[in-house]
Amino acid sequence: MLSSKVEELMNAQIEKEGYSSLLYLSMASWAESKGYPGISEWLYAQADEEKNHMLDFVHYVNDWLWKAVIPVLKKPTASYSNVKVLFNDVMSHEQFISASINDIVAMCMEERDFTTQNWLQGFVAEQIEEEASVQAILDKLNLVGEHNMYMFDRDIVSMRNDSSSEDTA
Ligand code: OFO
Repeated sequence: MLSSKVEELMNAQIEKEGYSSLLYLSMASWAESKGYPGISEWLYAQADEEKNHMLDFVHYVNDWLWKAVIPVLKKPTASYSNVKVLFNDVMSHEQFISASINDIVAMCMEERDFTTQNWLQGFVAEQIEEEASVQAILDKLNLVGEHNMYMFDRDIVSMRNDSSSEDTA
Protein backbone atom coordinates (compact mmCIF):
# COMPACT_ATOMS: atom_id res chain seq x y z
CA MET A 1 0.00 0.00 0.00
CA LEU A 2 1.28 3.44 -0.86
CA SER A 3 1.96 5.66 2.10
CA SER A 4 1.16 9.36 1.81
CA LYS A 5 3.67 10.05 4.59
CA VAL A 6 6.47 8.52 2.50
CA GLU A 7 5.20 10.35 -0.60
CA GLU A 8 5.38 13.65 1.28
CA LEU A 9 8.98 13.05 2.38
CA MET A 10 10.00 11.85 -1.09
CA ASN A 11 8.62 15.07 -2.57
CA ALA A 12 10.43 17.10 0.08
CA GLN A 13 13.60 15.27 -0.99
CA ILE A 14 13.02 16.29 -4.63
CA GLU A 15 13.16 19.88 -3.41
CA LYS A 16 16.29 19.27 -1.32
CA GLU A 17 18.15 17.59 -4.19
CA GLY A 18 17.09 20.43 -6.52
CA TYR A 19 18.34 22.98 -4.00
CA SER A 20 21.62 21.04 -3.67
CA SER A 21 22.11 21.39 -7.42
CA LEU A 22 21.34 25.11 -7.33
CA LEU A 23 23.60 25.65 -4.30
CA TYR A 24 26.56 23.93 -5.97
CA LEU A 25 25.89 25.82 -9.20
CA SER A 26 26.03 29.08 -7.28
CA MET A 27 29.26 27.98 -5.55
CA ALA A 28 30.74 26.92 -8.92
CA SER A 29 29.90 30.28 -10.44
CA TRP A 30 31.49 32.10 -7.48
CA ALA A 31 34.66 29.97 -7.79
CA GLU A 32 34.81 30.57 -11.54
CA SER A 33 34.45 34.31 -11.07
CA LYS A 34 37.29 34.25 -8.50
CA GLY A 35 39.65 32.50 -10.94
CA TYR A 36 39.55 28.95 -9.53
CA PRO A 37 38.98 26.73 -12.60
CA GLY A 38 39.58 23.46 -10.76
CA ILE A 39 37.27 24.22 -7.86
CA SER A 40 34.55 25.45 -10.20
CA GLU A 41 34.86 22.32 -12.36
CA TRP A 42 34.44 20.14 -9.25
CA LEU A 43 31.38 22.14 -8.18
CA TYR A 44 29.77 22.26 -11.64
CA ALA A 45 30.09 18.47 -11.83
CA GLN A 46 28.60 18.19 -8.34
CA ALA A 47 25.67 20.42 -9.40
CA ASP A 48 25.00 18.06 -12.35
CA GLU A 49 25.15 15.04 -10.07
CA GLU A 50 22.61 16.59 -7.70
CA LYS A 51 20.30 17.44 -10.59
CA ASN A 52 20.43 13.76 -11.56
CA HIS A 53 19.60 12.77 -7.98
CA MET A 54 16.57 15.07 -8.13
CA LEU A 55 15.48 13.38 -11.38
CA ASP A 56 15.96 9.93 -9.83
CA PHE A 57 13.49 10.93 -7.09
CA VAL A 58 11.06 12.46 -9.62
CA HIS A 59 11.04 9.27 -11.73
CA TYR A 60 10.74 6.98 -8.73
CA VAL A 61 7.82 8.95 -7.26
CA ASN A 62 5.95 8.98 -10.58
CA ASP A 63 6.73 5.33 -11.36
CA TRP A 64 5.37 4.38 -7.98
CA LEU A 65 2.08 6.09 -8.89
CA TRP A 66 2.56 8.97 -6.54
CA LYS A 67 2.77 12.47 -7.99
CA ALA A 68 6.12 14.23 -8.15
CA VAL A 69 5.92 17.92 -7.25
CA ILE A 70 8.42 20.16 -9.05
CA PRO A 71 9.28 22.84 -6.49
CA VAL A 72 10.14 26.51 -6.54
CA LEU A 73 13.68 26.69 -5.18
CA LYS A 74 15.00 29.37 -2.86
CA LYS A 75 17.92 31.50 -3.98
CA PRO A 76 21.27 30.11 -2.80
CA THR A 77 24.08 32.16 -1.23
CA ALA A 78 25.99 33.91 -3.99
CA SER A 79 29.31 34.73 -2.35
CA TYR A 80 31.79 33.24 0.10
CA SER A 81 34.59 34.84 2.08
CA ASN A 82 37.00 32.09 1.06
CA VAL A 83 37.29 28.54 -0.29
CA LYS A 84 37.42 26.93 3.14
CA VAL A 85 34.16 28.58 4.20
CA LEU A 86 32.62 27.32 0.97
CA PHE A 87 33.69 23.70 1.53
CA ASN A 88 32.61 23.82 5.18
CA ASP A 89 29.18 24.80 3.82
CA VAL A 90 29.31 21.87 1.34
CA MET A 91 29.99 19.52 4.28
CA SER A 92 27.15 20.95 6.40
CA HIS A 93 24.81 20.65 3.46
CA GLU A 94 25.77 17.03 2.75
CA GLN A 95 25.27 16.17 6.44
CA PHE A 96 21.83 17.76 6.24
CA ILE A 97 21.03 15.65 3.14
CA SER A 98 22.28 12.46 4.82
CA ALA A 99 20.01 13.11 7.82
CA SER A 100 17.09 13.77 5.48
CA ILE A 101 17.61 10.48 3.59
CA ASN A 102 17.83 8.64 6.92
CA ASP A 103 14.52 10.22 7.98
CA ILE A 104 12.82 8.85 4.86
CA VAL A 105 14.29 5.39 5.48
CA ALA A 106 12.94 5.53 9.05
CA MET A 107 9.50 6.53 7.76
CA CYS A 108 9.55 3.70 5.20
CA MET A 109 10.17 1.22 8.02
CA GLU A 110 7.36 2.71 10.08
CA GLU A 111 4.99 2.54 7.09
CA ARG A 112 6.27 -0.89 5.96
CA ASP A 113 7.28 0.48 2.55
CA PHE A 114 10.21 -1.90 2.09
CA THR A 115 10.43 -1.27 -1.68
CA THR A 116 11.22 2.41 -1.20
CA GLN A 117 13.43 1.63 1.77
CA ASN A 118 15.44 -0.72 -0.45
CA TRP A 119 15.62 1.84 -3.29
CA LEU A 120 16.94 4.46 -0.87
CA GLN A 121 19.92 2.30 0.13
CA GLY A 122 21.80 3.59 -2.94
CA PHE A 123 21.43 7.11 -1.56
CA VAL A 124 22.48 6.06 1.93
CA ALA A 125 25.70 4.65 0.43
CA GLU A 126 26.12 7.69 -1.83
CA GLN A 127 25.96 10.05 1.15
CA ILE A 128 28.70 8.12 2.96
CA GLU A 129 30.91 8.53 -0.13
CA GLU A 130 30.05 12.19 -0.57
CA GLU A 131 30.77 13.12 3.03
CA ALA A 132 34.07 11.21 2.83
CA SER A 133 35.05 12.98 -0.38
CA VAL A 134 34.25 16.43 1.06
CA GLN A 135 36.19 15.53 4.23
CA ALA A 136 39.19 14.61 2.02
CA ILE A 137 38.93 18.05 0.40
CA LEU A 138 38.80 19.79 3.79
CA ASP A 139 41.84 17.76 4.94
CA LYS A 140 43.72 18.75 1.79
CA LEU A 141 42.79 22.41 2.31
CA ASN A 142 44.19 22.25 5.84
CA LEU A 143 47.38 20.66 4.52
CA VAL A 144 48.09 23.14 1.75
CA GLY A 145 46.99 26.20 3.73
CA GLU A 146 45.22 29.21 2.30
CA HIS A 147 48.37 30.61 0.64
CA ASN A 148 48.65 27.62 -1.67
CA MET A 149 45.36 27.87 -3.49
CA TYR A 150 47.02 27.42 -6.88
CA MET A 151 48.11 23.92 -5.87
CA PHE A 152 44.75 23.11 -4.28
CA ASP A 153 42.84 24.34 -7.33
CA ARG A 154 45.03 22.17 -9.58
CA ASP A 155 44.71 19.04 -7.41
CA ILE A 156 40.98 19.09 -6.66
CA VAL A 157 40.10 17.96 -10.21
CA SER A 158 42.07 14.74 -9.81
CA MET A 159 40.43 14.17 -6.41
CA ARG A 160 37.06 14.04 -8.20
CA ASN A 161 38.44 11.81 -10.97
CA ASP A 162 39.84 9.45 -8.33
CA SER A 163 36.49 9.09 -6.58
CA SER A 164 34.47 8.78 -9.83
CA SER A 165 36.73 6.03 -11.14
CA GLU A 166 36.12 4.20 -7.84
CA ASP A 167 32.35 4.70 -8.35
CA THR A 168 32.39 3.10 -11.77
CA ALA A 169 34.77 0.30 -10.81
FE1 OFO B 1 24.72 14.59 -1.75
O1 OFO B 1 23.96 13.75 -3.12
FE2 OFO B 1 22.25 14.14 -3.57
O2 OFO B 1 21.61 12.92 -2.39
